[in-house]
This record gives sequence, C-alpha cells and structure tokens, in this order.
Amino acid sequence: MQEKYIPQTVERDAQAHWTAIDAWRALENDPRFPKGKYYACSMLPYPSGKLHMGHVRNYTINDMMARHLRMNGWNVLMPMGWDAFGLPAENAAMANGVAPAAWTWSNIAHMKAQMQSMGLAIDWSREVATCSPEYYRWNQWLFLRMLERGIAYLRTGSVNWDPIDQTVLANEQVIDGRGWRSGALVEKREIPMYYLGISKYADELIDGLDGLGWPDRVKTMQQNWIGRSEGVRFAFPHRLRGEDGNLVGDGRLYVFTTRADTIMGVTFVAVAPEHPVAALAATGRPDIAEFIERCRAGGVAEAEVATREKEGVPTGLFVDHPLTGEPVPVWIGNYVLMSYGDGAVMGVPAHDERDFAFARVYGLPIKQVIAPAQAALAFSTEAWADWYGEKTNGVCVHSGELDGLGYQAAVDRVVERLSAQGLGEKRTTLRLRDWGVSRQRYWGTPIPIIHCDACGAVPVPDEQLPVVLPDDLVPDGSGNPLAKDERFWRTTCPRCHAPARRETDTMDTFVDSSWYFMRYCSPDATHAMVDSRNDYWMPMDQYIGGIEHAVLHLLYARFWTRVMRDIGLVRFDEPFSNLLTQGMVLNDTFYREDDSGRRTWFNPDDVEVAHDDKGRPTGAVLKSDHAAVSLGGIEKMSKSKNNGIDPKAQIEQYGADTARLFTMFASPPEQTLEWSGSGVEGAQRFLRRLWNFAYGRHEAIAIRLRDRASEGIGASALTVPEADGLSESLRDARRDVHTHLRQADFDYSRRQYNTVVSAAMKVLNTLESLGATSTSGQGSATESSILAVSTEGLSILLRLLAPVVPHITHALWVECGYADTGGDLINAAWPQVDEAALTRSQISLVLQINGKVRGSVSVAADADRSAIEAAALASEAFHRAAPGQMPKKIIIVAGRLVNVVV
Ligand code: ANZ
Ligand code: ZN
Repeated sequence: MQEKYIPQTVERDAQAHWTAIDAWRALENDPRFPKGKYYACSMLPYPSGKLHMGHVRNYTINDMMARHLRMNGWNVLMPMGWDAFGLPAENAAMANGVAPAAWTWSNIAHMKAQMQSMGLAIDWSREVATCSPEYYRWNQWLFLRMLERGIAYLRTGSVNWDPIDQTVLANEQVIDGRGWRSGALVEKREIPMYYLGISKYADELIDGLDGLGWPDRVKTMQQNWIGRSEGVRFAFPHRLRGEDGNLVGDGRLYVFTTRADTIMGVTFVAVAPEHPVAALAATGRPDIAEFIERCRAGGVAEAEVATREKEGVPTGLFVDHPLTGEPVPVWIGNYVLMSYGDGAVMGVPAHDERDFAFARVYGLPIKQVIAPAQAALAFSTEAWADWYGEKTNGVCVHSGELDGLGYQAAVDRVVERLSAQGLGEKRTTLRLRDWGVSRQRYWGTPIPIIHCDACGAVPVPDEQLPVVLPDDLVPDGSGNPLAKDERFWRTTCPRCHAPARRETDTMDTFVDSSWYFMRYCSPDATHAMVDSRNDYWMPMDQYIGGIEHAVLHLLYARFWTRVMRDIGLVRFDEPFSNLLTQGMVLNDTFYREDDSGRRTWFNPDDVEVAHDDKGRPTGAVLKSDHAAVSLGGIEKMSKSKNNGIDPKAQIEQYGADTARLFTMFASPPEQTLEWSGSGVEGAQRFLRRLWNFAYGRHEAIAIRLRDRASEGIGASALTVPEADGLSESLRDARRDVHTHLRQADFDYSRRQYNTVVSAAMKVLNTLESLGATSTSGQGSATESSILAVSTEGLSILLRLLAPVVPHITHALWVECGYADTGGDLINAAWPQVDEAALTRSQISLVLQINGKVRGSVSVAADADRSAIEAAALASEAFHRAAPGQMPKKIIIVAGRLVNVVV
C-alpha cells in the first residue's frame, strides 16, 4: 500500500477497474438486486464542451444516490446523454466557421472525458445524443403520429420575430422587448407554424401534479403556468357592421372575466390591438391604424404586456351593457392580449388594477361596485388600494339586484341573467398556449413534411424516416442554411411524385428533451421509439436537475409522455415520480471599474483576499499586479461575472473525490452552495487523514480478516463477536460508530448528504481516538479488542463514504483486505446498525451533594430508583464529601444526575 494518498493514481486505478468489470451496466430484472429497479437520472446537459460546477454538483448528488441504493440492493439505472441540438452550436459555427455537428461531437467527447474523471456510476452503454439520426427519427415519427391525431397542427400565429437573428423567439427569449441574443427590438410576425396541442391536456397536467413527489414550489409554478381560471364568458351585444355590411362577430363582443360580480362597474370595454373590432375602428382612421401598428412592435410575452405603460385609443364605437342596455364605449388597449380569453375585457377600473391604471390615464369613470368587508375602509378614485381587487370578502353595492350579494352568489346571479338572454355562461380559461414547435433554424430535428404544389403539405412516409439533417452546413447568420441547401430541400412528393420542397423548419429543442430519458431505457431499439425495457425502468424514480427547468421542460415532458400513452407506447401518465432541484453554486465576485463605469470581472482564482480575525473579507488584490480589486458579493457562478471554478482544474489538482466530498459536505442538495477554497482544502485533509488511518492499520486488519476467514467466519468477520467482553471505552467507541451509522442512514434516506458526510467524519474521529495497535494486532487482549473494533469501524466508515468518495474508499477496501472476503466495495452490502451496540450497559450520573457537584456514579442503564440511591450512597465521592452523614432526601434527574441532600 502507498504510504501517501495520491488521488490521481487512486482514481485512475479505481476507474480502470470499474470499466474492466463493466460495473455500471444496468440490466433489467438483474437477480443480484432483490429490491427491484430504481431509475435515478440527471437532466441531460447541453454539450458546451466544459463541465461547470453546477454539473459536478448535479451528477454527484445523482451518483451518491445511485451508489447508495445499489449497495442497498436496488437495481439502479443512472444513464447520461447530450442535449445536442440548439442555438449555441450555430453561434459557435458563425464565430469559428466550423460546422455545428463537428463542434457538437467534439464537445461531447471533451465533456464525456471530464465526466468520466469524476468516477460517476454511469451506464455509458445507454448514452444518447439527441443530434443523432437514430434518436431524432423518433421525434419525427411521433410528430407524424400527432399530425394524424390532430395533436399537431399547422396554424398561423403571431410570433416574436428577431430581425437580426432572423428567427422566431420563444417568449422567454424576449427580454425587455429585445432578442435575448441579438438585443434587437423584437417584432411581431404572422407565420405558419406547427403547434402541439398541449392545452388539451391542461386539466390532466394540473391534476397529475397532486400525486408527485416534487417540491411544492415547482408544482405551483406549473400550475400558474397552465393558469386554469374559472370565470364567465359573455357578450356585449352591438350593431357594428364591417365593410361587407355584416355584423362583426354576429353582433356580439365577447369578453372573459373572473369577476362577473363586478359587471355593474363596467365603464368601458377594451379590445386587443389585433381584435377585429380594432380593425373595424381603424378603417378611415389613420390615427387608430397608427396606434395598432405601434403595438405590433414589441414582444408578445405576457410578463412584458402586463408591466408595460397602459396605452390606448377610443374607437368611437359603442356596445350595449348586457344587463342594463346602456351604451359602453369601446377602447383599444395595449394591455389586452389577443391570445388570452377572447382578446377583449370588460373594463372595471374600480376593481381591476390594470383597468384602474388605464382609466386614470384617460380619465374614464371609475365606479365602485364592491364594498369592503371592513366598513372602515374608504374608496377613492385617486390611488389604487389593495382591497379594491379583493375577490372573496366584499359584497356588491351600487349594483341593483346584486346589492348585498357576496362573490359567488353575485356571479351565479349574473350567469343566470346572462344565460337567460343567451349571452353568456361559466367558462374555464387557460393561460397555457399550444406549443409552437417550428423553428427557422438549422441545428435541430427536421420537421418531416414535404411541400407539393399540387398536394400541399404532405407527411414524409414512415419508411423514409429519418429525414436526415445534413451535418456539414455552416450557418452564416443570414437565415436558415437548410433553406439554401438544395441537396436537402429538393425532393419529390410522396403522393404525386412531382418535384417538391422539403420543410426546412426544425423542431424546438424542447422536443429533444421531452423523452430522451425513455430512450435511455432501450437505446438500441431500431424498430421502435421505446420497447418493453421502458416499461421496466419507467416511470423514473428520481429526477435531478436545476430549478430553471421547473416549468417548460418538465411540462413538455409530462405532455409528451401522455401523447405516447395515448398512442399506446407507454402505460403510465407521469414520467418523473420524484424530483430534486439542486441549489445553485455560488462564488465570490471581484471587479474593477473603469472611468465609464464598465466593470471587468476577475476570477476568484486570480485574486488574493484578506480577512479580518473573524474571517470576514476585508479587501482583495489581483495576484498578477497586487493592486486592489473590489468585492462584488457572492453570486451564482457564471461567465458574465467570471466567478466560475473550473472542475477540470480542481480534479487535476485535488482529485475527483475531494471535489465530490466538498460539494456534498458544504450544503444539503437543495440549498445554494458557496464555493470555498478552504473548504476544498479541508475536504482534502479529511481524505488524507482517512488514508493515514487506514495505512497505519491495513496490515493488522488484513491479517485479522484472513485469520477469521480461515476459521470460516467470513462476512461476520466485520462484526465484533466479543463485544460483551469489551472495555467500557471500546464499547463507547462502538456505540458511537453505530449511532453515527444510524444517523447517516436516516440522512441518506432523506437525501441530506451533507450530514451523511459529517457523520462519517465523526466516525473517523472516534476510530482515531482508539489509538493504534501493533502490526500483528496479536499482542495483548486489549490490542486485539482495539483491532476488532477498528476493523469493524473502518469497514462501516468505508461503506458509509463509498457513495460520496468512491475512489479512495475502493482503494482502501482493497488494501485493508476487505475485498478478499467481501468482494468489491461497490457491491458490498450496506452496513447494518447493531442495535445491541447502541444500548449503554452503564451510564454515568453526576453526583451532587446539597446541590454541589462532587463527582459521578456509574449505574446500570436500566437501574431503578432504589438501585441509583444505593449506588450514590455507596460511592466513594459521597463518602469523601459527606463522611458518615445521613441523607434527608435524594433527588434523581433521570439519565443525568443524582442530588443527595444531607
Ligand atoms: C373584469 C375584472 C374585474 C377582472 C376585476 C378582474 C378583476 P386570470 O385570473 O389571470 O384568468 N382579461 C381577460 N381577458 C384578457 C385579455 N385577453 N388580456 C388581458 N386581460 C384579460 O385573469 C382574468 C382577468 O383578466 C379577467 O377578469 C379580465 O379582467 C382580464 F375586478 O374582468 B377581469
Ligand atoms: Zn404532390
């Protein structure tokens, strides 16, 4: 055995060993694992080429879980793959003139090597890269099935158009009205796109959340995103006619409201700029046309619409109030979304905050129709007060027959009146829109459609799948290169065989991540998207990833799974039974500011920080020039703040085990983690201590294990059969070890890995305190007992730590001889708590005489009152402090003290 801990060799050897025995290949129904399957998976990374600390943390959590469960008898699957399509590859291509395919594959190779250096128990035989035709052909195949069922459909939609990147942007790619990448002012455009009908699944997607072991906040985010709201849809009748002489919308202007109880407070109606009534108003009115045009610029993102300055124009048109028949003016409002409800709202400025703001800008009447539950609150038209919008507590006022009614009663009465006239009914409205999947991008899954002049949009026949994406194109920033690549788009119509043109749009990359975790289960299925192996592994038992995917990715995957279910491919509804969202990794930031206020950020590695005696940072200088830099606070590791720590460098310097130990120890998986150089050093020191401890005893332990094995004792060589005869201090030590083991078991089960590590550290402290034995361990009876307890203790410690620091524990398991009888550590049975070791046979009570501490007495742990009294009076301490005295009273505090009053 090496005297010194050299992580690089230890890790290389352990990894080579696991590879040689193909340790991580997961097999369905593997008889070695009686507890059944456990599928634990991390969200697949985008192959940027470099691991960052967020990855390290994510995968270590996953690995710790996987290894722990495996040792506990579970058949664990932990796969890995690459979310390999998407914009960054195109951007890199433009910057470096290299094809996205080549760039992506070389990044995958780099990242895979870095991952492998972490020693993760990944079954690489199941690796999936979403940019490979074997994978994305099934995106195409399922898309065609969705087309057949009407789940996928073609529609013209209003989309965010980035005029510089020449692409449609998702709402979340529009930031403050500008393209997230280009910074260009986003325009609205109408283009034909394919949509997936996720909204049909909305109820299921909400209701299904109930049974999931997910963080509540993620469930809430999904609920809010779907935004199911119960309200009333009704019409304002009118006599407005279009240029063709017909009534616009059959003489009805529909609105959706969740506050039908406020219907008597309507002082205007506002329609979206894209609404047909707005178009009608614009005929012959250039001022209105100009306003509508102005609204077209700017994103369609809701958050943006909600916060923008309220602006509008009066149309000069009127509709009738459905209950009173009074004329109500129609306005065009920039805060009304065409895509929500009916694209029109009843304006109730007294009780809706947006309407209030709008009415204040344009001086529209504000009519109170709800009185607060607390009579003392007054209403004012000057400023908005919180209670105006309160839904459930007020009662109707100034509302005729509704007066005095509460929310629900008023809504019911209004619905009764409206439906009697055939003007309205209760209605559930969704915020969720169908999923537009067309992207005018090269690096994605080609949409399998052929456009024929005669036949229209014709699906590519299944036997022609996959429609292969050419992998040698280099985008140049001027639109989609597929549209310029004749080899790709020139084809013949599958129906009439005339020359035709392939669709050059590709699919949103969220498609790729919607089912890759099922492909892992049957990665080599050539004739089907998934096969029966998927039924074995899925649903996934534990999914692990960042909170940034709380909404879209998880929602799309849940939808996609249901589509697969409806097509008969799977038999479950929910793909992810449990979800763990790991916290972010943070680090200090350092910067200098130039005269114009522009900041340059310096990597913490290049900075030296001075601390005060309480460890607080007092200042920092750049190592290179020794001049001061400013402290920018602790922030999420990011490129923009240059505060990332490169895992590769860390692993090269300290080894993967140190990086793993530090990230697991520094905080529980779901909390943020603050990077700390001294924390890393501490982790390394602990591993050195562990190594040294084992080094000092490995020969003796190995001999003991061999002797006992030759006596046929085998696996029980790890227990301490002579426990009864142990000295009190050795019994204490065993009790410590088993108590920490029990704590660690509990913490493993609740995934609180930081305290698992601290329990292991305490075990090492205990074992170290036993002292060493001679090499043979055959000396005195005491020595042999110490060796027995050490042998057992170290075997527990190594197993306890194996999931977090698998390399060093593997090496020590072998060096100390445990592997000779017990086999590989990765397959070792999880240590069992010895209940007998936990019970204390003797406990020590503080002895007080007249309330003053005079010493202690040792009694049996289960001693009763009279036994404790007798022990106290017989004790040496009592005779010394109060010789010959008679006790007047004896007070006992169970388990703690005995006080003799004399
Ligand atoms: C009148 C009213 C009075 C409203 C009141 C609210 C409070 P949720 O709950 O998010 O579904 N609304 C309806 N369609 C809209 C559209 N296309 N664009 C913008 N706003 C629209 O919101 C429902 C409420 O959003 C509806 O109820 C409507 O305003 C508004 F004291 O109607 B309410
Ligand atoms: Zn045709």
